[in-house]
Amino acid sequence: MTRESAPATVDHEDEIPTDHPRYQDLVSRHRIEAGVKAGITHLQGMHAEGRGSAFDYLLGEETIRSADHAERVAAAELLLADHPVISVNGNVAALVPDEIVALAEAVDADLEVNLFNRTTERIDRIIAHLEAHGAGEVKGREATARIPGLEHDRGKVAADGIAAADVVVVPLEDGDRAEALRAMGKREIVIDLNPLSRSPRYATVPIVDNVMRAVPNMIEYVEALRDEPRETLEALVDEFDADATLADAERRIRTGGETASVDR
Ligand code: PTJ
Repeated sequence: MTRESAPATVDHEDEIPTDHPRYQDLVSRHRIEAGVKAGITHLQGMHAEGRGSAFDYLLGEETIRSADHAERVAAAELLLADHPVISVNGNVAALVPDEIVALAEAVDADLEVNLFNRTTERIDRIIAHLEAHGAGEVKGREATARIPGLEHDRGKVAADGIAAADVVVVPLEDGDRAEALRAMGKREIVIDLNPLSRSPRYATVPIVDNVMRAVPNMIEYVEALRDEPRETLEALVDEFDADATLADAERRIRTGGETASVDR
Protein backbone atom coordinates (compact mmCIF):
# COMPACT_ATOMS: atom_id res chain seq x y z
CA MET A 1 0.00 0.00 0.00
CA THR A 2 1.28 3.48 -0.84
CA ARG A 3 2.28 5.41 2.24
CA GLU A 4 0.97 8.97 2.32
CA SER A 5 3.82 10.36 4.33
CA ALA A 6 7.42 9.65 5.15
CA PRO A 7 8.55 9.21 8.75
CA ALA A 8 8.70 12.58 10.50
CA THR A 9 12.38 12.17 11.28
CA VAL A 10 14.71 10.43 8.88
CA ASP A 11 18.18 9.68 10.16
CA HIS A 12 19.15 7.69 7.10
CA GLU A 13 17.65 7.68 3.61
CA ASP A 14 16.99 3.93 3.88
CA GLU A 15 14.15 4.90 6.22
CA ILE A 16 12.31 6.70 3.43
CA PRO A 17 9.66 4.30 2.09
CA THR A 18 10.50 3.46 -1.52
CA ASP A 19 6.80 3.37 -2.39
CA HIS A 20 6.26 6.94 -1.23
CA PRO A 21 4.86 8.97 -4.16
CA ARG A 22 7.50 11.66 -3.57
CA TYR A 23 10.32 9.20 -2.92
CA GLN A 24 12.99 10.76 -5.16
CA ASP A 25 12.25 14.25 -3.93
CA LEU A 26 12.45 13.08 -0.31
CA VAL A 27 15.79 11.39 -1.00
CA SER A 28 17.14 14.63 -2.53
CA ARG A 29 15.92 16.67 0.40
CA HIS A 30 17.42 14.21 2.84
CA ARG A 31 20.80 14.21 1.08
CA ILE A 32 20.95 18.01 1.07
CA GLU A 33 19.96 18.13 4.75
CA ALA A 34 22.61 15.52 5.58
CA GLY A 35 25.12 17.49 3.48
CA VAL A 36 24.42 20.65 5.46
CA LYS A 37 24.74 18.79 8.77
CA ALA A 38 28.07 17.30 7.62
CA GLY A 39 29.41 20.74 6.66
CA ILE A 40 29.58 19.78 2.98
CA THR A 41 26.60 21.67 1.61
CA HIS A 42 26.07 25.38 2.24
CA LEU A 43 22.79 26.40 3.88
CA GLN A 44 21.96 28.20 0.63
CA GLY A 45 22.13 24.78 -1.01
CA MET A 46 18.71 24.13 0.51
CA HIS A 47 17.34 27.14 -1.31
CA ALA A 48 18.87 25.92 -4.56
CA GLU A 49 17.42 22.46 -3.94
CA GLY A 50 13.92 23.90 -3.40
CA ARG A 51 14.14 25.87 -6.61
CA GLY A 52 15.38 22.90 -8.57
CA SER A 53 12.67 20.70 -7.10
CA ALA A 54 9.94 23.11 -8.30
CA PHE A 55 11.30 23.06 -11.86
CA ASP A 56 11.62 19.29 -11.71
CA TYR A 57 7.98 19.02 -10.66
CA LEU A 58 6.97 21.02 -13.73
CA LEU A 59 9.16 18.85 -15.95
CA GLY A 60 7.25 15.81 -14.72
CA GLU A 61 10.28 14.60 -12.72
CA GLU A 62 11.53 12.73 -15.73
CA THR A 63 14.33 13.11 -18.24
CA ILE A 64 12.60 14.71 -21.21
CA ARG A 65 13.73 13.60 -24.64
CA SER A 66 15.72 16.74 -25.42
CA ALA A 67 17.62 16.35 -22.12
CA ASP A 68 18.28 12.71 -22.86
CA HIS A 69 19.75 13.70 -26.20
CA ALA A 70 21.83 16.46 -24.55
CA GLU A 71 23.18 13.84 -22.12
CA ARG A 72 24.26 11.71 -25.07
CA VAL A 73 25.96 14.70 -26.69
CA ALA A 74 27.63 15.55 -23.38
CA ALA A 75 29.02 12.01 -23.26
CA ALA A 76 30.44 12.52 -26.76
CA GLU A 77 31.96 15.87 -25.70
CA LEU A 78 33.65 14.19 -22.74
CA LEU A 79 34.99 11.32 -24.82
CA LEU A 80 36.42 13.78 -27.34
CA ALA A 81 37.95 16.08 -24.73
CA ASP A 82 41.72 16.28 -24.15
CA HIS A 83 41.38 17.52 -20.59
CA PRO A 84 37.87 17.29 -19.18
CA VAL A 85 37.22 18.62 -15.65
CA ILE A 86 34.12 18.11 -13.53
CA SER A 87 33.42 20.98 -11.15
CA VAL A 88 31.90 19.92 -7.82
CA ASN A 89 30.04 22.12 -5.35
CA GLY A 90 28.33 21.37 -2.03
CA ASN A 91 25.03 20.27 -3.58
CA VAL A 92 26.60 17.98 -6.16
CA ALA A 93 28.81 16.35 -3.51
CA ALA A 94 25.76 15.67 -1.34
CA LEU A 95 23.43 14.49 -4.10
CA VAL A 96 25.58 12.33 -6.40
CA PRO A 97 28.98 11.56 -4.85
CA ASP A 98 29.23 8.00 -6.22
CA GLU A 99 27.97 8.95 -9.65
CA ILE A 100 30.18 12.01 -10.11
CA VAL A 101 33.25 9.96 -9.16
CA ALA A 102 32.18 7.21 -11.58
CA LEU A 103 31.68 9.72 -14.40
CA ALA A 104 35.13 11.20 -13.82
CA GLU A 105 36.63 7.73 -13.92
CA ALA A 106 34.71 6.74 -17.06
CA VAL A 107 36.04 9.68 -19.09
CA ASP A 108 39.34 10.16 -17.27
CA ALA A 109 38.31 13.62 -16.07
CA ASP A 110 39.70 15.61 -13.16
CA LEU A 111 37.40 16.40 -10.27
CA GLU A 112 37.77 19.93 -8.91
CA VAL A 113 35.92 21.46 -5.98
CA ASN A 114 34.83 24.99 -6.82
CA LEU A 115 32.55 26.78 -4.41
CA PHE A 116 30.36 29.83 -4.54
CA ASN A 117 30.63 30.17 -0.76
CA ARG A 118 34.29 29.22 -0.55
CA THR A 119 35.87 28.19 2.75
CA THR A 120 38.89 25.96 3.27
CA GLU A 121 36.97 23.83 5.78
CA ARG A 122 34.19 23.05 3.34
CA ILE A 123 36.61 22.34 0.49
CA ASP A 124 38.50 19.89 2.72
CA ARG A 125 35.27 18.20 3.80
CA ILE A 126 34.04 17.84 0.23
CA ILE A 127 37.38 16.41 -0.90
CA ALA A 128 37.33 13.91 1.99
CA HIS A 129 33.71 13.02 1.14
CA LEU A 130 34.57 12.39 -2.53
CA GLU A 131 37.60 10.33 -1.49
CA ALA A 132 35.36 8.26 0.77
CA HIS A 133 33.22 7.62 -2.32
CA GLY A 134 36.20 6.34 -4.29
CA ALA A 135 37.75 9.46 -5.85
CA GLY A 136 41.48 9.60 -6.49
CA GLU A 137 43.04 13.04 -6.57
CA VAL A 138 40.54 15.86 -6.18
CA LYS A 139 41.67 19.35 -7.15
CA GLY A 140 40.56 22.70 -5.83
CA ARG A 141 42.28 23.00 -2.47
CA GLU A 142 44.96 25.27 -3.88
CA ALA A 143 43.70 28.21 -5.90
CA THR A 144 46.66 28.49 -8.26
CA ALA A 145 44.88 30.37 -11.05
CA ARG A 146 42.00 32.74 -11.57
CA ILE A 147 39.24 32.89 -14.12
CA PRO A 148 39.75 36.28 -15.79
CA GLY A 149 37.00 38.80 -15.16
CA LEU A 150 35.54 37.00 -12.17
CA GLU A 151 36.48 38.85 -9.02
CA HIS A 152 34.33 36.63 -6.85
CA ASP A 153 35.86 33.67 -4.94
CA ARG A 154 34.34 31.38 -7.53
CA GLY A 155 37.05 32.66 -9.89
CA LYS A 156 39.67 30.76 -7.85
CA VAL A 157 40.63 27.57 -9.69
CA ALA A 158 43.47 25.08 -10.08
CA ALA A 159 45.98 25.98 -12.79
CA ASP A 160 46.20 22.31 -13.81
CA GLY A 161 42.45 21.77 -13.40
CA ILE A 162 39.63 24.04 -14.59
CA ALA A 163 42.11 26.66 -15.86
CA ALA A 164 43.71 24.10 -18.19
CA ALA A 165 40.53 22.23 -19.18
CA ASP A 166 39.07 22.17 -22.66
CA VAL A 167 35.70 20.79 -21.50
CA VAL A 168 34.20 21.62 -18.09
CA VAL A 169 31.12 19.99 -16.55
CA VAL A 170 29.35 22.57 -14.42
CA PRO A 171 26.41 21.12 -12.55
CA LEU A 172 23.95 23.21 -10.63
CA GLU A 173 25.30 26.70 -10.19
CA ASP A 174 24.85 30.37 -10.93
CA GLY A 175 25.58 32.11 -14.18
CA ASP A 176 28.55 34.42 -13.83
CA ARG A 177 31.18 31.70 -13.84
CA ALA A 178 29.54 29.95 -16.78
CA GLU A 179 29.80 33.21 -18.69
CA ALA A 180 33.44 33.76 -17.69
CA LEU A 181 34.44 30.19 -18.60
CA ARG A 182 32.83 30.59 -21.98
CA ALA A 183 34.78 33.82 -22.47
CA MET A 184 37.93 31.74 -21.82
CA GLY A 185 36.93 29.53 -24.77
CA LYS A 186 35.99 26.47 -22.70
CA ARG A 187 33.31 24.08 -23.84
CA GLU A 188 30.80 23.78 -21.03
CA ILE A 189 28.34 21.07 -20.11
CA VAL A 190 25.85 22.62 -17.69
CA ILE A 191 23.30 20.58 -15.74
CA ASP A 192 20.53 22.83 -14.41
CA LEU A 193 16.81 22.29 -13.97
CA ASN A 194 16.06 25.92 -14.80
CA PRO A 195 16.33 26.49 -18.56
CA LEU A 196 16.05 30.25 -18.00
CA SER A 197 19.07 30.40 -15.73
CA ARG A 198 22.14 32.09 -17.17
CA SER A 199 24.40 29.03 -16.72
CA PRO A 200 22.62 26.75 -19.22
CA ARG A 201 22.25 29.71 -21.56
CA TYR A 202 26.05 30.03 -21.75
CA ALA A 203 26.56 26.30 -22.11
CA THR A 204 27.84 24.48 -25.16
CA VAL A 205 25.63 21.60 -24.00
CA PRO A 206 22.81 22.61 -21.63
CA ILE A 207 21.19 19.71 -19.82
CA VAL A 208 17.84 20.60 -18.26
CA ASP A 209 17.48 17.63 -15.95
CA ASN A 210 17.96 16.65 -12.34
CA VAL A 211 21.63 15.95 -11.63
CA MET A 212 20.49 12.72 -9.96
CA ARG A 213 19.12 11.43 -13.27
CA ALA A 214 21.52 13.22 -15.61
CA VAL A 215 24.84 11.92 -14.29
CA PRO A 216 23.94 8.17 -14.32
CA ASN A 217 22.47 8.61 -17.81
CA MET A 218 25.65 10.33 -19.01
CA ILE A 219 27.69 7.39 -17.69
CA GLU A 220 25.48 4.97 -19.65
CA TYR A 221 25.96 7.02 -22.81
CA VAL A 222 29.73 7.14 -22.27
CA GLU A 223 29.80 3.34 -22.23
CA ALA A 224 27.48 3.12 -25.25
CA LEU A 225 29.58 5.58 -27.29
CA ARG A 226 33.04 4.63 -26.10
CA ASP A 227 33.91 2.47 -29.12
CA GLU A 228 32.28 4.67 -31.72
CA PRO A 229 34.59 6.27 -34.28
CA ARG A 230 35.69 9.82 -33.60
CA GLU A 231 33.70 11.10 -36.61
CA THR A 232 30.47 9.76 -35.10
CA LEU A 233 31.15 11.62 -31.85
CA GLU A 234 32.12 14.78 -33.71
CA ALA A 235 28.93 14.63 -35.76
CA LEU A 236 26.84 14.33 -32.58
CA VAL A 237 28.56 17.39 -31.13
CA ASP A 238 28.42 19.43 -34.34
CA GLU A 239 24.73 18.78 -34.97
CA PHE A 240 23.66 19.63 -31.44
CA ASP A 241 21.34 22.64 -31.14
CA ALA A 242 21.65 24.21 -27.67
CA ASP A 243 18.95 26.85 -28.29
CA ALA A 244 16.40 24.27 -29.42
CA THR A 245 17.22 22.15 -26.38
CA LEU A 246 16.57 25.05 -24.01
CA ALA A 247 13.41 26.07 -25.86
CA ASP A 248 12.11 22.53 -25.65
CA ALA A 249 12.58 22.37 -21.88
CA GLU A 250 10.99 25.78 -21.40
CA ARG A 251 7.99 24.73 -23.48
CA ARG A 252 7.57 21.61 -21.37
CA ILE A 253 7.70 23.64 -18.16
CA ARG A 254 5.28 26.28 -19.40
CA THR A 255 2.75 24.03 -21.10
CA GLY A 256 3.31 20.62 -19.51
CA GLY A 257 2.80 19.27 -23.01
CA GLU A 258 4.65 16.67 -24.96
CA THR A 259 7.90 18.01 -26.36
CA ALA A 260 9.02 16.70 -29.67
CA SER A 261 11.18 19.30 -31.33
CA VAL A 262 14.48 17.74 -30.30
CA ASP A 263 13.54 14.13 -30.11
CA ARG A 264 16.42 12.15 -31.49
O1 PTJ B 1 28.37 24.77 -2.59
P1 PTJ B 1 28.46 26.17 -3.08
O2 PTJ B 1 28.97 27.14 -2.06
O3 PTJ B 1 29.25 26.29 -4.36
O4 PTJ B 1 26.97 26.67 -3.42
C1 PTJ B 1 26.16 25.91 -4.29
C2 PTJ B 1 24.85 26.63 -4.61
C3 PTJ B 1 23.98 25.67 -5.38
C4 PTJ B 1 24.16 27.01 -3.29
C5 PTJ B 1 25.16 27.89 -5.44
O5 PTJ B 1 25.87 27.55 -6.58
C6 PTJ B 1 23.90 28.66 -5.79
O6 PTJ B 1 23.46 29.54 -5.07
O7 PTJ B 1 23.31 28.27 -6.93
P2 PTJ B 1 21.93 28.90 -7.46
O8 PTJ B 1 22.15 30.27 -7.99
O9 PTJ B 1 20.85 28.70 -6.45
O10 PTJ B 1 21.64 27.98 -8.70
C7 PTJ B 1 21.42 26.61 -8.57
C8 PTJ B 1 20.68 26.12 -9.82
O11 PTJ B 1 20.64 24.71 -9.77
C9 PTJ B 1 19.22 26.60 -9.92
O12 PTJ B 1 18.96 27.05 -11.24
C10 PTJ B 1 18.39 25.34 -9.59
O13 PTJ B 1 17.19 25.31 -10.32
C11 PTJ B 1 19.33 24.24 -10.06
N1 PTJ B 1 19.18 22.98 -9.34
C12 PTJ B 1 18.87 22.78 -8.03
N2 PTJ B 1 18.85 21.47 -7.73
C13 PTJ B 1 19.16 20.80 -8.87
C14 PTJ B 1 19.37 21.76 -9.91
N3 PTJ B 1 19.70 21.40 -11.15
C15 PTJ B 1 19.85 20.08 -11.41
N4 PTJ B 1 19.65 19.13 -10.47
C16 PTJ B 1 19.31 19.44 -9.19
N5 PTJ B 1 19.13 18.47 -8.28
